[in-house]
Amino acid sequence: MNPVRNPSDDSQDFKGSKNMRQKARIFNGVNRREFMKLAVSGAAAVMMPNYGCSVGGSSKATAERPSIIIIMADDLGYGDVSCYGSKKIQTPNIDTLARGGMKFTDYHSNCPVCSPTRAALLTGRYQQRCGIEGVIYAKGPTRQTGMALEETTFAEVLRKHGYATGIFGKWHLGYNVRFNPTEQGFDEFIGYVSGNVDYHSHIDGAGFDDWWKNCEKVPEEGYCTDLITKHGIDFIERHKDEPFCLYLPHEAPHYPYQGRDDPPERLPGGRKGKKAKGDEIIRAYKEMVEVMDEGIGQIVETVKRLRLERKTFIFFCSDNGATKNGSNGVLSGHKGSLWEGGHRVPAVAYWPGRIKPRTVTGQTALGMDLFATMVSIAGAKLPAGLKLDGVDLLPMLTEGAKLPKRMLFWRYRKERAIRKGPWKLLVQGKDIRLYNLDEDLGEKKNLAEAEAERLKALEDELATWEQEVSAGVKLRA
Ligand SMILES: [Ca+2]
Repeated sequence: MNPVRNPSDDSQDFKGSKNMRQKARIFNGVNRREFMKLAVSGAAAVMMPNYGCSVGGSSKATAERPSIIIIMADDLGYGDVSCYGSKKIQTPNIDTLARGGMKFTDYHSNCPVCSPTRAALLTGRYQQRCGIEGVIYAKGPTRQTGMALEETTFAEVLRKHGYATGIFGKWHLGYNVRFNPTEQGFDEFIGYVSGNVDYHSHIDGAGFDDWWKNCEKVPEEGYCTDLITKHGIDFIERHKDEPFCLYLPHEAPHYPYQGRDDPPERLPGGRKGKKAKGDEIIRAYKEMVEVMDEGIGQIVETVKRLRLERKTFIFFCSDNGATKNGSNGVLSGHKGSLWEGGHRVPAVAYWPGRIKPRTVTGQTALGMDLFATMVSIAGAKLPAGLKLDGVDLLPMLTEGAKLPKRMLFWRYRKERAIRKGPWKLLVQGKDIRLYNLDEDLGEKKNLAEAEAERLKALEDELATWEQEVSAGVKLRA
């Protein structure tokens, strides 16, 4: 379940014990400019872990160490953004990023629900490898679980490479403070650890206050989406003179459906407020996406104002498809299913001077690819022996290079899916279906009988993957 490591890899020590984690913090507490001076003199080498292979990254990128901003919506569907065809919701700022950069038409979350997608994004590997295959719920036994601290996150790799790392928004990889983002490579965390909070009272689905500053609950007044934006801007301003990695996982448009001026739905002491119904949900949903879009505009504006635009990679995506309250455009299915609507989501990459404007790519990418991509952009190196499942998207983003041919897999509850080129095998319990997505994006024409041989080959590949990815893994959620 843990990253495959070389026995001589001393990076294990970074998370081997609380004591060693503290040492890692001390290392990370060194002022980054001082650290770079040391690095130039060679003195920093003794402080650096012994890294192995590099994911890539040009020497140019290494010298510059561009900053990175990952913005992720929650439950935003393929048809919920105006540049993806929404007529109901206006997202001028996401549209501007798409016009100025690359829009993906075949980008997928690793899972059709929250926690597993985040586990894959954070680790660059199939979430099955760390045992986070389902939602970590506010109620019930999974509340005590979380992503193992032994997992290596992109934040840890970038932090060790001299990046300031911040997460503002939703964590959802463990409620207990021992699984806090600051234990997983983030210097700073403000937000919530649950799957969702009331946008105003910040109370989670089990009735607990859920607004944190690092490892402590620190209440803060404000509309959740606006707070995430505000802290994101503040982080950029404070770290403008050094490389930073900002992870902004928004709540919008996940329920509860609340706009800026709507009343809280969850009140202290378990009391219930007014809950949106029917048309109120539709109205609130639109506002929730539009307020997030407004915030994205402010983040980009901050980057421009500080003249960081050409040295900042910005990526926007969703963590899974929309529920029935949103739109997945022409796709079948919703959040929670492995129909395309459950995991094919909007995604946009923006980097003036590096990514050609108005580019649309139909290449298939997954959330877990972002880890390798960020490491490549930063010119960082992976700990020896850590094998990522995701691939580096940078050559595709900046040069239009073809991604390596690969098969991609999904598994959630009783569903499994595999993609090979345009072909998708979808297994839902005893139902087995085969689609050619190039000709049939809506998954209407089942070709299982007509393409029996292909079906069998994909089934075999799926079985092999399932065996490999889960070998020896303890299921955590
Ligand atoms: Ca979600």
